[in-house]
Amino acid sequence: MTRTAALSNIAAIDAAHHIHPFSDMKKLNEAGSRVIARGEGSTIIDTNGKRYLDAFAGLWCVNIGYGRTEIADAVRAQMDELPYYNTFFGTTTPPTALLAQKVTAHAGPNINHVFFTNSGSEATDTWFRMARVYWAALGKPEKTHFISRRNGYHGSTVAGASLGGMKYMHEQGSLPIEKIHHIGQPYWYAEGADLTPEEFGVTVARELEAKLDELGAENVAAFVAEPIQGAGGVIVPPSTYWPEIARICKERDILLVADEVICGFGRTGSWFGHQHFGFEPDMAPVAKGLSSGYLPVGGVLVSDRVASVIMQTDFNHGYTYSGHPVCAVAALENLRIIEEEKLVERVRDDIGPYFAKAWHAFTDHDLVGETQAVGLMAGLQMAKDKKTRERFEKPDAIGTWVRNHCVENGLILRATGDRMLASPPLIITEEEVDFMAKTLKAALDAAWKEWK
Ligand code: PXG
Repeated sequence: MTRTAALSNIAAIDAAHHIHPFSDMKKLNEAGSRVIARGEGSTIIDTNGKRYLDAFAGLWCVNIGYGRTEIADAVRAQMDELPYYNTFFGTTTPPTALLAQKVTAHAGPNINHVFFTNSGSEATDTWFRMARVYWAALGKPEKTHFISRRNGYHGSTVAGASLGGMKYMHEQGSLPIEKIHHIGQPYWYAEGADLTPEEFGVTVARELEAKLDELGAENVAAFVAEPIQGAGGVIVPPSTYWPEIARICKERDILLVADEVICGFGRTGSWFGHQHFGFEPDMAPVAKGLSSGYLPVGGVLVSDRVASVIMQTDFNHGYTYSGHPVCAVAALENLRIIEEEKLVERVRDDIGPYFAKAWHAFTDHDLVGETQAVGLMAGLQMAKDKKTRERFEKPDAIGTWVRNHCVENGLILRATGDRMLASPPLIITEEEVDFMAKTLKAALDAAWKEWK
């Protein structure tokens, strides 16, 4: 459609009719939306023809990059054959079943089932309900409480926003809902005080133990966290964190849920973030990189422990489009590309280390307090005084300033407060990494002049 419609007034039409997610609409409409018209590889192009290196892969999702006609071809063929059928009343479709097989094949020996959704938020609501059904089926219906982390992100539905630890989301609409409790995040730079990162990792993990003591583990269904906190700022936990969390969940018999919506499908240089950290979740919501964003599809990966119980019950839950055949075909084709082009290995052994070298070079910059990178997922902490870890009074303002400088110069990065985040397509080239580093350096240099 956009090929034939006049593109010049899209921003005006958008301003008149479209409410954007997480946006100050008044400000946005004054400035006017940037209208993205095309994408190829790691580049997006707006309606003025300006090109941007998308070092954020859309919204942490376009893992295989833009413009892969293989997906369009596969989707077209499936549309012709069977555009939709449901999976509710004793039916399935070939792509749905094949995707269930394919996605679980990468998730380790103890994960062999998946429940399909259309998004990460729906995946959150799905595992949330599944956890309570699981414990009720085992004769422990009182296990209904959940523990998650401050500054975590698990989606925008009521359960998702409640489990998430974003204060500005809780402030709207009386959230969190009952029986959801938040503990600290493994954000050493901001909260680790005088502890070493390793000491802090254990200390903050033990907040889970303390919360279980307070609530009674017999009342708690599950703990959920992102292997690496994404929207919260790419907070990579100290090496001691996940082993301690896994120990506590096991000893106290609560389910461990790894939110893989961002970390999944090669982003960390492993298929899943939990594999990078070496622990085994009981359930794992996925979305984003499952289809590289080409069509909306998500799901919950379910371990044998949970599946063996759930499959003895009627789980009264599902979405019209759970297992949608066209979305499943897009995901299957996406996974085929990731496998055949060895993109996970590429992130682990090749472009990931190249990217990490460029990213960590910023530790020497006056404005930079800390850099973290795992695979192609990275956070850069800005600081007023790198020696004392003193932060700027208005963290959002400096983050936005640096981000805008980058965007003006053709680079899309995300800012969370005073952290700059990168999450490029897994096909990003060395030349593009070099461009990213050069453009970010110019922005940091300019910001240091302006803000020091
Ligand atoms: N879990 C995690 C870890 C996520 O990052 C969701 C669940 C929800 O997925 P859906 O598909 O319902 O959006 C997400 C989504 C940001 C940003 O600003 C991040 C997400 C979504 C929107 C914005 O970084 N992540």
